[in-house]
Amino acid sequence: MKMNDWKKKAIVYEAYVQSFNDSDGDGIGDLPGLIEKLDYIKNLGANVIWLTPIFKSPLVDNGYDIADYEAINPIYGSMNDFKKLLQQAHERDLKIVMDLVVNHTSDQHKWFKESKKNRNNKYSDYYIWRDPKEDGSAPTNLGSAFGGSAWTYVPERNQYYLHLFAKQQPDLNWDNPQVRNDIYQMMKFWLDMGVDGFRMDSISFISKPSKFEDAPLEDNKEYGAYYYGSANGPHIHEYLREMNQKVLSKYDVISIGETPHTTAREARLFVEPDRHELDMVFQFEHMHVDYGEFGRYSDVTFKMSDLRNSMTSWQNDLSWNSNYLGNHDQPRIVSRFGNDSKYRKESAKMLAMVSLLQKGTPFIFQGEEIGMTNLHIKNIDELKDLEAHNIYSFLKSKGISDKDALKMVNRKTRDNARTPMQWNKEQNAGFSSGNPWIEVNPNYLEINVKKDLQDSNSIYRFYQKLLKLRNNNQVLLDGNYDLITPEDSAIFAYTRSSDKDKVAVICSFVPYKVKYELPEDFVNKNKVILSNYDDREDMASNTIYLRPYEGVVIKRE
Ligand code: ISL
Repeated sequence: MKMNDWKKKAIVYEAYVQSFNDSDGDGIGDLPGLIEKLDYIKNLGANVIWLTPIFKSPLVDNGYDIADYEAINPIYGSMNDFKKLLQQAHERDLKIVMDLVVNHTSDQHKWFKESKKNRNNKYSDYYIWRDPKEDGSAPTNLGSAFGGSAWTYVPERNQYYLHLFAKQQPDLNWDNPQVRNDIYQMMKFWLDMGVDGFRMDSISFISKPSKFEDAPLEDNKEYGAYYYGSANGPHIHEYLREMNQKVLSKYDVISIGETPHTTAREARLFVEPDRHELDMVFQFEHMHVDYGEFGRYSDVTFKMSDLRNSMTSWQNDLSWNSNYLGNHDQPRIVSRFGNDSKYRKESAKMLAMVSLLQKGTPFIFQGEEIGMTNLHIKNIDELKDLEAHNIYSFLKSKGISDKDALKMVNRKTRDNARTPMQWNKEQNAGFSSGNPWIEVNPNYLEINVKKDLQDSNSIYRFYQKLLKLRNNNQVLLDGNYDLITPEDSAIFAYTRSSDKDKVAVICSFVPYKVKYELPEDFVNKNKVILSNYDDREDMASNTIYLRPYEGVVIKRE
């Protein structure tokens, strides 16, 4: 399974559908709204759209709790709207990738409704059921990703079921061949319709240990780490190879596994081509550079060198990566890794350069291309995300003040990424004529698509140039990645090189001017091919000065 040309040139735009564009004024983004914006995505330079879940769901976890895999949630539109989306996207050479959420279902899925009734029906063994301990308590101390125990008791069966996420998201039992078969059939249902691939949610968790054990307590938590024993379980690769053989290999599609808690060594087993499993994975190591005593929600600022080391080690370890800094679970990248006040434009452009020109597939999360920023809420009641609410109560229980707990939640709440796309400075940022399901970031008057489209120097225009450059330069597609000047405290610089060409990407992460010594083989032999300051000239001397958050891409002449 060698990566073919279209996959190498894939540039993925993640559309968080409910926050993208609302066509009918109910305050929720929808499929017809997305169709209206296909040209916008195409013009940016993306050629694949990944849709977050649009299936029937009670929306406890914004659609990652699916009640029917083969039905579209009416709040997003109809099956006809989806078919229209596929057709209109394909007419524009845009591919559509769906979210495949098969580590768990919603507790409203018919499989679970049956499964919880008793121990001897067709679906009894579709989920992970375990007996209570002798005293009636949960089988182990395992905690869920969103807080609380990962086990919930069901009296009808006198058993607990496992849910690594919310209790309304019971984990499927992949050891049951019937479950796997039903999932494969469902995948074929979408692929036969013309869907071009899947982003596989939490896929590193699908194979569970046969025996659950108590897990170590981390991050001041009361429950054991949810991923202990559950990530990369004993049959994970057997199941993915089976899925590849029975489904994926029969279609020309792209597969991206989301693999939390997976080391590079383990990740290789998912993606190296001779393994016949997946095309690429989303790894998380570089998302942990600002974790601390309360895990993700700690009040810690990242160190550039940690980000650089982590990204570099993955570049070195895998032959192909998925390159992302943000998504619908993460803060806005310009607020987290850049500077969302004085140098918003410069740093947003620089972050695109530093991450999307590495070897692998570029992923752009909606709004990154206009430099959207975090939302700074003043009261916890303003938040939608269940994870943030649970964490807020937890932090307070640890004696942290309201003010500090709010600050910690503000840094990382998933709502930061989920505020509506800012299209223009009209009502609700042009997202909806109704009342948006989640607050619009008040900075939409300043930060919006319309404004960026009118400005030849905007972040959007820069993304266009960058993506074109990436897909038109073979060295940026295939060239080797090598970190250069690894000791520099302000600058993240690397080269991409092939037999013929060599390109250096040099990016400053600081809000002041810094000096940089060009690598010798570029001195007097370079041409600037991309820069986030429009007056950057080719460099005649070996010493250059980079301005705040300046990034420059040079080609060896
Ligand atoms: O976001 C996280 C904390 O950094 C991760 O642990 C996250 O929970 C993990 O990446 C899985 O995320 C995916 O599955 C979840 C869903 O809530 C997320 O939106 C989804 O991206 C459960 O389906």
